[in-house]
Amino acid sequence: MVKLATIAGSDASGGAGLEADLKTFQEYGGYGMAAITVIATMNPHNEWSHEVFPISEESLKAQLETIFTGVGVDAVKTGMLATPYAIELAAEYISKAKVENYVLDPVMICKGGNVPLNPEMNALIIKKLLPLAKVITPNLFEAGQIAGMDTPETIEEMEAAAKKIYDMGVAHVFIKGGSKIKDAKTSKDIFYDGTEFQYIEAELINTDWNHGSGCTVAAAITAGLGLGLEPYEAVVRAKRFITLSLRDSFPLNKWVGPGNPAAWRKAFN
Ligand code: PXL
Repeated sequence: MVKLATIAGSDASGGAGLEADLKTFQEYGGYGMAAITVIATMNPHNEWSHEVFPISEESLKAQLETIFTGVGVDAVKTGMLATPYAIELAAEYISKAKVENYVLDPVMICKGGNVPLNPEMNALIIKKLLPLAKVITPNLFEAGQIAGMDTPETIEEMEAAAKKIYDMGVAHVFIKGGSKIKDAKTSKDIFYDGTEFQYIEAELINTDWNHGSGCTVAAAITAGLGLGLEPYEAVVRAKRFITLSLRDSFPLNKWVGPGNPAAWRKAFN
């Protein structure tokens, strides 16, 4: 069984973060492990406002030691890191273990939560983690922030951001969120390997219940790489996976709803 690890935050509501990652790893037939960086909670008494509780450096290091030294990994994903020591430790363990299949999901904000993570953290992520990644998976906002541009609003701006991010030293750039560009009629994401742009297109699914979809896509790419797929193939499969998941999305309450990572099973029944 392929061993897949996520270094990410816990989403107490279960739709995003490491909970989404582990569900996705399971659906891909992998063995999932998690090192928790922070716990994110959402307050039902205050309009679902988010709060983030960091896990101590000592605990995070012990978790990474368990996973990387104690078990070993075929592919790794990072999600919400949120403290400088989480970024440093993730970089240390990923490079020490010479992890080839590392997917960097540069989580900067919780959708619907407006918990902006410290911008200084973005610089540290770019310096320490970006060069180690096989695939980076920013959404439009994150792509703009990393590339030092406004948030892309057109395919051409997505391409420009992808080029800039590639030039920062990452092997493959996958900019997701093509469903949110101006006048989008489909959901068109961009994959760039330094030579040509590839467009990964799917039906546009109009739903507010898309909590955790970014985490799920990145986890699906991680699992695909762990199973031996090439980066482009892993991205194409992840797009199919999230499309099925979002088709089957549902509300948890009046504020939030996730996709269903198990939806692909129904598609084959
Ligand atoms: O979807 C971004 C995200 C990532 N990680 C954690 C989260 C969220 C959003 O809620 O809670 C832990």
